[in-house]
Amino acid sequence: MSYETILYSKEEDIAIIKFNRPKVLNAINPTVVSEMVDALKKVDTDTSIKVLILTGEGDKAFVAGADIASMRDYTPLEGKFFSRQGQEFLFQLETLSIPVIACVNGFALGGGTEISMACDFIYAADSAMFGQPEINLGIIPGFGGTQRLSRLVGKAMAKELCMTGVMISAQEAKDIGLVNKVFPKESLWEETMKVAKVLASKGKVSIRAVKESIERGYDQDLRTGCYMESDAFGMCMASEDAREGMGAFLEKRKAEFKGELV
Ligand code: CO8
Repeated sequence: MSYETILYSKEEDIAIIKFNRPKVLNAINPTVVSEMVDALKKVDTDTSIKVLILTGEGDKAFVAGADIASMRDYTPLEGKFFSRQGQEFLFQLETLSIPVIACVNGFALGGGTEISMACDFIYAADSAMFGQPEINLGIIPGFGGTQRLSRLVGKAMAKELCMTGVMISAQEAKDIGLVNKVFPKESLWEETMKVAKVLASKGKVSIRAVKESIERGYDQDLRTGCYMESDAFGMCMASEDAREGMGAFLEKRKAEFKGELV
């Protein structure tokens, strides 16, 4: 797959998408969003792919936000359209059937923090910086940042970050529950790949069931979420991988999951 603003590659059953506008610290414009939407559709229909990693090209940035130069002259309607386009892209990312890891190799600001929050979890380089600095531009987060950030770190912390626009380090982001793990910059990629391979070795049906139960149940009341979990639990019982996993345990051997949707 060849694109102008992103790089798509595959390492065995792991897909990798790099934001590729390093001269502007991988800032997002409408072309990036359209190309991501197209690439994600392809990832979702390629049954050989088990995990997706998002990262940034160059050694400075994951994504330094929306492209300010292309946004400056937007009319209110163009602003609304770009915001909706970005939000739909992030819903598509968030509901992808396979696990998605944000491998944050540098600045993840504005739209960059918003993209990383729509991934299943975030691993960051110790030099990475996060933040919602839109307030410094006289605007607000528009790719779901006010909503996902408050759900992830609580309302008060989300308000503080969005109202002050301060940048926080990867370690601070981990301390508030935004980032899962922080690694030295040199080992970030290797550590991310290690976990991607672990995820790829699991059963596809049960990985999907975990993702859907948590994603769909999160905004529900506890009882409704638990009913959804039971449906997903029951569905796992129908899979080849459940027979293999439980059989392997009882036969005291390592499970060999086929990762098929059967
Ligand atoms: N947009 C456009 N260009 C950018 C962006 C950006 N977001 N970030 C960096 N660049 C460009 C710079 O202009 C510069 O270009 P040039 O070399 O031509 O001067 C180049 O990238 C390198 O950047 P710097 O020289 O600034 O590098 P520094 O290391 O000095 O600083 C920073 C790095 C701190 C990351 C700094 O570049 C910065 O503050 N960037 C802007 C960060 C920001 O404000 N992001 C939020 C953008 S708004 C947003 O994301 C809203 C999302 C929702 C939109 C909803 C739609 C309406």
